[in-house]
Amino acid sequence: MKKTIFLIAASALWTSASAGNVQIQVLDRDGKPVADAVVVVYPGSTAGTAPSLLQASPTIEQEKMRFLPAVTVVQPGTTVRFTNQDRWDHHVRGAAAGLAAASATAGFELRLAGKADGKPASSSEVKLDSAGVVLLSCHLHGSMRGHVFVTDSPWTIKTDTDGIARFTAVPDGTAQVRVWHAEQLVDLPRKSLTVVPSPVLDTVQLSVVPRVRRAPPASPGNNNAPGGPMGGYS
Ligand SMILES: [Cu+2]
Repeated sequence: MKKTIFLIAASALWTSASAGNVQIQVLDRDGKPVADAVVVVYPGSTAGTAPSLLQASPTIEQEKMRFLPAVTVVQPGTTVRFTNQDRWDHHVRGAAAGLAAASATAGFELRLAGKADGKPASSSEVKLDSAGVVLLSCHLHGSMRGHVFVTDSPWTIKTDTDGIARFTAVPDGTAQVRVWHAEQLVDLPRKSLTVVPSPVLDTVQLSVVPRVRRAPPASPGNNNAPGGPMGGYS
């Protein structure tokens, strides 16, 4: 009889063992929440189902001289589509960012024609095979910057406008947390976290204050004016 009770108790414990909710808030050096930071959790146990937090086939638009979204998170092997919504050409380049830049990781270049009236936007696809950070730029427009974070953990999401990354059902155990931000050039040390069935809240502070991302142009259509400042190159 005793043995039966023990088995039931153990089974209940095991069932609830994967229910840990983890919230990581990313703050800047001044203590303000940082959106668009990437939070990676490496659970202590790989038991259970991997979450579906990442888009299977995301699109990065080139719109009004920006990459939208500015930061895209994918798993290795994901095909990313680049679509040019501007009336002028973009010449998108992708290169390994950071320390990996010195390695032999191949980059990519995509020349995307400007969108003509009544025509579909031109687009191109790139498959990103290995984990790492890809810096996106445009050969024609030096101000354009974007990033693709190719993660090595399915437990990866961007922080929201409150600077919070919210994970549900993280397996119990000692997890490692990595935080990445485009302007945090010195990698932050990983943080250890004990995941338990009850909610776990923690904060990670950057050593920088990211500049506020450039807002879209105030007057819609201004950048689309024929013969505008972007129309002059060939
Ligand atoms: Cu461009």
